[in-house]
Amino acid sequence: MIAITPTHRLPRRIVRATGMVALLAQCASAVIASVQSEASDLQLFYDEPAQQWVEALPVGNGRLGAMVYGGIEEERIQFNESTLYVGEPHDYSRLGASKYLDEIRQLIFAGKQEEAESLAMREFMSEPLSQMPYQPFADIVLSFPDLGATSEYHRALDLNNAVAQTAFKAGGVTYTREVIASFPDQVIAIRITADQPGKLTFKAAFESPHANSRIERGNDGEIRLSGQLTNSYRIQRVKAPYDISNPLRFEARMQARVDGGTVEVVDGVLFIQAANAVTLLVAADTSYVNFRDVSADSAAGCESILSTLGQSDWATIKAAHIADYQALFKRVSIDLGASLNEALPTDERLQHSDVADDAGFAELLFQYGRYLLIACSRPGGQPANLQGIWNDKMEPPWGSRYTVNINTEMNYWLAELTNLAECHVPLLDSLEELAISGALTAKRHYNARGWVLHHNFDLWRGTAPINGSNHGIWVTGGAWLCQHLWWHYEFGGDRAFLERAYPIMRGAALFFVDFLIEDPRNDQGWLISTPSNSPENGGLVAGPTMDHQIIRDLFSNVIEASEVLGEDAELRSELIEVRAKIAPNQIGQHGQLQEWLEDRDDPNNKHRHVSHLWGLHPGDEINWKDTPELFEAAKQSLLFRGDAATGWSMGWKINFWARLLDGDHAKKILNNLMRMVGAKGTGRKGGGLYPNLFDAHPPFQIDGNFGVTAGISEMLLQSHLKADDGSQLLHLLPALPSAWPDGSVAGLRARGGFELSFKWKDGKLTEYVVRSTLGKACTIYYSGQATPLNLSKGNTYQHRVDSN
Ligand code: FUC
Repeated sequence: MIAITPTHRLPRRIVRATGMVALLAQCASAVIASVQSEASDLQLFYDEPAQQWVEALPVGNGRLGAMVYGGIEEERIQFNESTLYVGEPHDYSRLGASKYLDEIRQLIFAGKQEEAESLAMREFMSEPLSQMPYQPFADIVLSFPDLGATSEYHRALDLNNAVAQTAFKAGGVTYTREVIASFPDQVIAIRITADQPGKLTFKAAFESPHANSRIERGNDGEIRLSGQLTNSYRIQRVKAPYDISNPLRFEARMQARVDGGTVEVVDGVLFIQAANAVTLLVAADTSYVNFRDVSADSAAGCESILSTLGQSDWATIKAAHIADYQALFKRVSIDLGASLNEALPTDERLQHSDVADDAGFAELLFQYGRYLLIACSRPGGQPANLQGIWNDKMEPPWGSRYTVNINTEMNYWLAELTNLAECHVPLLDSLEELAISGALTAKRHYNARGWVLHHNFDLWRGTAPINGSNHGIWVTGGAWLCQHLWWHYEFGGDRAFLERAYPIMRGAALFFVDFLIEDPRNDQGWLISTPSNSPENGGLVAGPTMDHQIIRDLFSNVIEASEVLGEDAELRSELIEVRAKIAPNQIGQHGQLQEWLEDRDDPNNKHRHVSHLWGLHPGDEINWKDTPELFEAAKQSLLFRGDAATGWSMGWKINFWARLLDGDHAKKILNNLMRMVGAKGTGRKGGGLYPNLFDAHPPFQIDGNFGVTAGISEMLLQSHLKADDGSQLLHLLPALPSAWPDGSVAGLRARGGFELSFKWKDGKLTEYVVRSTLGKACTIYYSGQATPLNLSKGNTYQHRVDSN
C-alpha cells in the first residue's frame, strides 16, 4: 500500500484533494515479482556543472519544481510553484458567438474555407484570443566564495531515491550538497555538508525575476520573498495594450538550520559562517485556491508549511521523502538487456555511437518518465503542463500551458500503465473545473448542452477556441480527456471514482449529441463534427476523422459507464443510436486511412500530428484483431508520415508502432529520439533529448519523455482489447524488438485490475505472474495463443512457459 500523507501536515490546497487520494489508495498495490533492474543504472550524472537550464537536473513534488545547476562557487536552483500563472479568474467564452455557427458551417460546406476561417476569426474566438502563461517563481542562489581549485566534481540525479547531489573537493575538503523536493513536507530541502568541521561559509539568497516583489528578513534564520505579478506581460497574439490584472500574490521563505557556526540575516540575505552542516528549507505558495478564487493567504501558507515541519532534522525529512517517493517509483522495475557505456556521464552516453544498442539507456529513459511524472503531478497540485512543472521563462513557449490536441494527454499515457495512478489525479481533478467553464463555452459558442474544451486550457480553465480559427476551433479536447477518466476506472475498478467522473463524461457526450450534424453533401445520413480541424493540419473543415474516432470512444465509454452505474437508460439508447450514424473511418486511394472525409491525403505530408490514427492509439477501434483492413490502412498512413519529427511526435509514433505490433519499427523511432539536441538547438530539424534528458520538441516540451515511457510499456504489454469471450485480453510482448532479446519487467498494470510481471529470453516469453486486484476474468495472449484465466480478487497466478 502507498503511504497516504496525513492531512494535518498538508497545506490548504493539498487538503482539497485528499478525498480523491483516499479513494486511490484502494487501487495501489505492491510490485508482484522480484525482477530487479540494476539500480546503479538509474542515475543521470555529469562531471561539470550545468551551464544552461536544460543541463540542470529536475526535482519536484507536484507543487514545487526545481532545477539544480550544481555550480561550485555559485549554486543556482531555479524553482517553480504550479499555480503561478499570469492572469486572474476569467471566462474566455464569447457572448453571441453561436449566432455565427451556422454561417461558418455553410461556408465550409460551400468549399469556402478561407472565408469560414476569417468569419470565425472575427466572431467566434476566445476573449482574449490567447490564454495566460505559466511563470518562473524565483532562484535560490548559494554563493561560496574563495573555495579554491576544485577536483573530483560529480553531480547526479538518482532516480532510485529522487535526490540530486553535487560533490567535489576544494582545498582538501570534500563538499556535498543534496537537493530534494519533498511531497510529505511540501518543501524544497537542501543539505550542505563538508567532511571537515567549520568549513561552510556562504550566502543564501533569493533572486526574483518579478519586478513587483521584495526580499526581506523573515522569522529567525529566515528570509522571505513576496510579491505580485506585474501587469506588463506580452501575451502572445494579443495586440498591446491588453490590460491584464494580476491579483495572484506569491510568497517564498528560506530557512537556514545550521549544525555549528552561525546564521545571520543581512539585507534579505542569509549569511552562514563556519558551519559543519546546513539544511535550507524553502517553502513557496501563492494565493490561488481554484480557477475562480485567488483569495488564499500565501504568507500563511508558507508559515504553516514551515511550522508544521517544526524541528524535523534533515535525516527525518529525507527519509520521509524517500519513503514517499519509493512507494510509487519502486512499483515497476525493468530490465531490457545489457547497459553500455555506464561509466560515461549521461550527456556523453547519449552521444555515444552505441546508444541505440544501450538497453540500459532505454531503461533509464523509461524510468525517467516515471520519475518526472511523480515529480510534477501529485494530488493537490496542478496537472503536468507542457513543461511538466519546470519553467524559467517569463514568456515560455506556448505559454507552458495545456495543449490538449495531443500534448497534455501524452503526459498521462504512462500513468495507469506504469502503476502511477495517483499521479493521474491532478489531470482528472482539472476536468471538474473544465466541465464548468466548458459548459458556458458550449452554450455561448454552440448553443449546446454539456461542455466543450477546444485545443488549450490554462490555470483559469479557458475552454474557448484560441490563437487561430484554423487550429483553435477543434472541439474534441474535452472528449479526449474523458478517456482518462474511463481509463482510471478500467485500470483501478473504483466505482466511487466512476460515480464522480460520470457526470463529466456524460456532459461531454451531451455536447456532441447537440453538436453533430448530418453531412448535407452526401445522402448517407452520416453525422459529422463541423466546424473542426484535424489538429494543426489543413485548417477548418467538416468532419475530420480524428473527431469521429474520439466521439465514438467517448460515447462507448459513457454507454458502458451508465451500465455499470445503472443510470440513464434513455440517454444510453440515444448514444447507441447516434454513435452508429457517425461517419466511419475511410480507406483512401493510396491505401491510407483518410485524415478527412474527402480522399485527399498527401503521401508526402510529413506533418508531426498523426491525428487520424487516434483510433489506433490512444483509441482502440482500429486494431489487429477486429479491424484488420483499417489496421493496414493506418500502417500505410504512418509509413507515409515517416520516422522523424518533433520529440512528442516520435513519442506518439513509438506507441503507434507498438500497437501495430512492430517492435523493431518502434525501436527505430526510439533510436531516432535518442539523439542530443544542444541547449541552443543543433540546427537539425526534429526532436531529440537535451543533456538532462528532457525531451526536445525543440524547444523543451515534456510530453516526449512521457510518450517514450508509455511507448516502451505498450511494446511489452497491451490490454486495450477484449477477447472473444468478452474478458480483458492481456497481450504479452506484443511488440518486442529484436534489440531486446532477453529481459524482464515487473509491476506493469493492465485494464481490468491486473498487475503483471514477466521475463523473456531469446525473444520468447519464459514466465509470467498475473495478480488480480478486482477478480475479473482475463485472457492471457502471447504469440497467437489465448489462455483464459479466472483469478479471484487478490490472487496471483504464476506460469512458466513451455519452451516448445
Ligand atoms: C501543438 C503542437 C506543437 C506544440 C504545441 C505545444 O500545437 O502542434 O508542435 O507541441 O502543441
